[in-house]
Amino acid sequence: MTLSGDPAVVRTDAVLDFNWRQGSPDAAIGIDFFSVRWSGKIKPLYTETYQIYTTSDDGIRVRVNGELVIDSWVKQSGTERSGSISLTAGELYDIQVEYYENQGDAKARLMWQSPSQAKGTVPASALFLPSAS
Ligand SMILES: [Ca+2]
Repeated sequence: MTLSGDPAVVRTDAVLDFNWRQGSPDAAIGIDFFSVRWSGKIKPLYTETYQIYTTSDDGIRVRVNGELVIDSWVKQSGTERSGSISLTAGELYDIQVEYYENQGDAKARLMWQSPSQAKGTVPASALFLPSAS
């Protein structure tokens, strides 16, 4: 829950849409009391106010461009949270998603929506490595 210590696993995920159920992201990680930090960049298609959504079990927080858009660092099961941020088309924004699993089921999903764009999982085409420029 404190995201402390050296990471047990470092990898690249194309999208953030996971349902580990009673499991974990990797055999090297126990099924309870783990945490994940995703770091990368996000590129919107429209210059609009975006609604960012998460569904998580358990805690989650999302920063876009350093701004805390979703802050839900609590025990919860399959709960949707949302926050809004104004973005400019074609710009690469830093995004960081932190997540922790307490016990039981584990899931994490990142979605977005704007006036021109239906709600859905943020696609791989809009996500980039932290080093992208
Ligand atoms: Ca849980």
